[in-house]
Amino acid sequence: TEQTIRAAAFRSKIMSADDAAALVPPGANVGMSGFTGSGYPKAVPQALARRIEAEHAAGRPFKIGVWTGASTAPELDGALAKAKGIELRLPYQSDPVCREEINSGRMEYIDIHLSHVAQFVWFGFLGKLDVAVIEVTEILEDGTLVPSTSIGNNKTWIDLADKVIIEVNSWQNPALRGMHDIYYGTRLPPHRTPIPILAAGDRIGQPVFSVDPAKVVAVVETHGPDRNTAFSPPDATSQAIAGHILEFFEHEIARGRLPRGLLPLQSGVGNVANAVMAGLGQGSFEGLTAYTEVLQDGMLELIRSGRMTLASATGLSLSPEATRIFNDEAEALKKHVVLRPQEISNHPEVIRRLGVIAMNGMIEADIYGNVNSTHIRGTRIMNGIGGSGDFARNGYLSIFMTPSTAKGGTLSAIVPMATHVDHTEHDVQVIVTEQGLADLRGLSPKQRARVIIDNCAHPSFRPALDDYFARARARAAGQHTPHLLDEAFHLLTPMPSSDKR
Ligand code: 0RQ
Repeated sequence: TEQTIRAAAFRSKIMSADDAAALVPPGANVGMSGFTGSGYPKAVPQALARRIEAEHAAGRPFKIGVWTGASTAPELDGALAKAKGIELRLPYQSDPVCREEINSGRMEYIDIHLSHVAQFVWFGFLGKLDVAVIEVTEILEDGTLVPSTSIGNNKTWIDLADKVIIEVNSWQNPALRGMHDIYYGTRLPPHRTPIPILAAGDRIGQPVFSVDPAKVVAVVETHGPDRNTAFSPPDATSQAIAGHILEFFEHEIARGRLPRGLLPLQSGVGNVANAVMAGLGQGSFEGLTAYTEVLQDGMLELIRSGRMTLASATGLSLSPEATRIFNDEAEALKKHVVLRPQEISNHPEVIRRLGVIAMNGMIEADIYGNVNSTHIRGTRIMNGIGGSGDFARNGYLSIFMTPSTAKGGTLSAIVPMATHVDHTEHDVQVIVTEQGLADLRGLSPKQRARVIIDNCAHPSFRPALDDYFARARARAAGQHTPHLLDEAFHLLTPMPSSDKR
C-alpha cells in the first residue's frame, strides 16, 4: 500500500469496493475509465452491480448512466448490463450483454465520435457528471495520479465529477509511469488555442492526472489484469486484404504521394488490422509512426522490430501474450509509446495536420461508397462508430476494409444502398475486400460504383449488383447517383436465424 498509495491523505480513504459502490446514488451519471478492454476499474462496477441487483430484488428501482472512454469488459459493461442497472450508455461498447440490452430496447445508447465525448460534457450537452471511477497504478506523494493502460476521458471525468472514486491496481506495471501525456490546455470556445502537436510523439502535457483531493471519496485497492482478447492468426481473407493495402501503399510511394516511412498510421482493432500491421513488418517500410487510438499486437511487433519508431494512442488493446511482452519491456517501450486523452489522440486538428492514414473495418459499403460501420440491417447496433469517424473525415487517406461477404458467404458486404450510413461517400477514399481495392479518389458516383462492384464485390453477388446499377442507370429520375428506391434493399437475403444479436 505504501508503495502504490504514497499520499497519506489518500490512505485514510481506502475502503472496500462495496463501501465505495454505496457512495454512488441511483440516477447518477458515472464516468468510468476504460478503453477497448484496458484500464477499466476492476472492482467497483461489479460491487455496484451487486448492489443494484439487491435493490431490484427488494423492489426498488436503481439505474445509472454509464459514460466511458470506449468499450470495457465483462466486469464493467457486462456486469452492469446483466444487473439491468444501466439507464443510458455512451460512447462505443462491444459487450454482448450490453448489445442485447440495447437492441432489445431496454437500454438507451448514444453513439458519439470518440473525440467529441469530453468536449460535449464540458459544453454541458450531456448533463451533469456526478461520479468518476478511475483506475490508476499509483497515487504519488503530491496527490497526483499515475494513469493505467488507457487514458480515454479520465482527465475530464476527474475534472468534472463531484465525487471521485480511485481504484489503484497493483497488477499493472509501475514502469508505465512516464508513458502518459495528459494535456491540460484545452479550453472552451471562443478561448481555444491550437493543439501544439507537430509530430506523433510530441509531449505537450504532464505525465499524471491532477485531482482535487477534497473530491476523492474512496480509494479501492485492486490486483487484476485487463481484459485481453486473443487474436486468431491472420486467415487467408485478412491476408489478402492486407496484401491489397500494402500494394496500394507501394503504388502511392511510387507516384510520390506517400513517403517511404508512410504517414502516421491509424488502425482499428481486429484481425484484418493486425494482418495489415504484420504485412508492414515484412515489407520494405522503415521509420513508421502511428497516431491512433489503440496500440494492438501488430503495432507492438513493429515497434519491437524497430520498423515503427513511435506510436501515439489512448489505450492498449493487446492479446494475453502481447500484454506479457508489453509488461516485461515497458521501461524500454516508454521511449516509443505515448498514451494521451482520447480528445487529443482523436483530435481532428491534429489528424489533419499530421496527415494520418486511417484504416478501419466496416459492416457494409454501398456501390457509391457510403459506409455502414455500426448497424446490422440498419437497426441492430453492433459496437459503435468509435473513433473511425474522427480519423476517416480528417485523415490524409481514409481506407475501409471488410471481407466481401458475411455469414458464411450468404450476405454481400457490398450493397446497392447502405442500410445505415456512418461514413458518407465524402469521407471514404478507398474500399478494400479480399477481392481487391477500389481507389475512389477523383471519381464521380457512377465511376465509383463501377470500380466498387468490379474490384470489391464477391463474384457471386456481382451479377445482381451489375443488374441493379444498369437498371438504375436506365430508370432512375436522377442520374447523378442513380437508385431504384423501391428495390434498393432487395439484394438483402434473409438473415440467418442464428443471428439474433
Ligand atoms: O458477427 O461474429 O456474429 O458472425 O459483424 O464482423 O467480420 O468479425 O469484423 O471484428 O473487424 O468488426 C465494423 C463491427 C467489424 C468493427 C466492425 C457481422 C459478422 C460478425 C463482426 P458474428 P467481423 P470485425 C477503432 C475504430 C466501428 C468502430 C471502429 C467496428 C460481426 O470494425 O466495430 O472502426 N467498427 N473503430 O458476421 C451482417 C454484414 C456483416 C455482418 C459483418 N454485412 N451483414 N453481419 N457482420 N458484416 C477502434 C475504436 O474505435 C475503439
